[in-house]
Amino acid sequence: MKAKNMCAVIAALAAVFALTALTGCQKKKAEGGVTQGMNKKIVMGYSQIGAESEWRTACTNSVKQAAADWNIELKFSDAQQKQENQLQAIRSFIQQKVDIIAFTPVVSTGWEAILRECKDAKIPTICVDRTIDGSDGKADPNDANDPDNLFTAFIGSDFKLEGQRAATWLVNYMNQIGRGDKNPVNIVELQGTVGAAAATDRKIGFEEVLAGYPNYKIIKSQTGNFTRSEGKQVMEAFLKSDGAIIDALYAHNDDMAIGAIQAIEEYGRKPGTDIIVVSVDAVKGAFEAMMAGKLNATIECNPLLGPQVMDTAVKILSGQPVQKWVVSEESQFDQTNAAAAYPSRQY
Ligand code: GYE
Repeated sequence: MKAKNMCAVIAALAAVFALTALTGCQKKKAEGGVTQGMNKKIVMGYSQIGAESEWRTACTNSVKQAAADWNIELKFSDAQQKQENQLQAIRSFIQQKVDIIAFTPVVSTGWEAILRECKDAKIPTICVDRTIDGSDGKADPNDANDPDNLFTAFIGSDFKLEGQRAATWLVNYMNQIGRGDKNPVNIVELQGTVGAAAATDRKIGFEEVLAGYPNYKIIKSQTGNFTRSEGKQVMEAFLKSDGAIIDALYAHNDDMAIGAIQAIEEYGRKPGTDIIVVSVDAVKGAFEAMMAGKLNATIECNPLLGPQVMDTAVKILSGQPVQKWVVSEESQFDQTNAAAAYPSRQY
């Protein structure tokens, strides 16, 4: 090759190299980038409970999608329903010096020590969906032991209100179908995970309203762990002992109600007619059951918390004030409006 040609080849190669280096660099920048609303990319450790229900899956998807939208690096850990796994994950987030930690406490007790460790490491914490024992969404600045001072913010639903709504819906409906004066109105209850805020408060809220109607009796109440399979199993046991006299079922989530509906059908009674069924969540499966006439009503609990979690994280890390409790706005549905709402449901 002549010297001139050689030079041309070298120049061309150099240009290719330069271009590759440049695009490589640009690519790196796009992958790295900064978090929306921040001057750096933030890293969030997230401890999720597991994947026990349709609701939980929707919640996890929402968190992952929102982290991508905000360009937040998400270290996601699935605790398989075990608090010890959550404690381990949070401790490892502290060691990795993440910028912020978000978690859904599977049960409401046993968080004080780890939350103090986060505080000592100066890592803010967000409770997502469920909160911890003793929290009322208002932090007393003069009380270091106020549970609301242990974390930075809570984003989630008012579970007590959901329980109250379920009971109010039931009482109204029983009146509407002329069965409200029956004495007693026998109710069975499928509780969520024992010790979970969502279960404790949904029970309390429901009972508070029923206290005003002494002919309504909860004759059986047991946990079905928020899952379809356990909801079905426990309902089978309820039916075995009291099948003929059950008027209504209150399930703390739709998955358990759907499992129980199957048990009622197998037992030979009609869910939605013989046994009135009300639950909480408003997932798609509940709409399908309402449209089939088998579930009577569901109280909405919004799992699409991802955007609020990311928005709150950015506010905290950029020094803006945040509310201690960001309460989700929710609705309720029954067989009169289920079909109309179904097409626009996102989970
Ligand atoms: O209702 C249930 C779930 O904590 C609000 O957890 C959440 C509950 C939800 O698995 O389906």
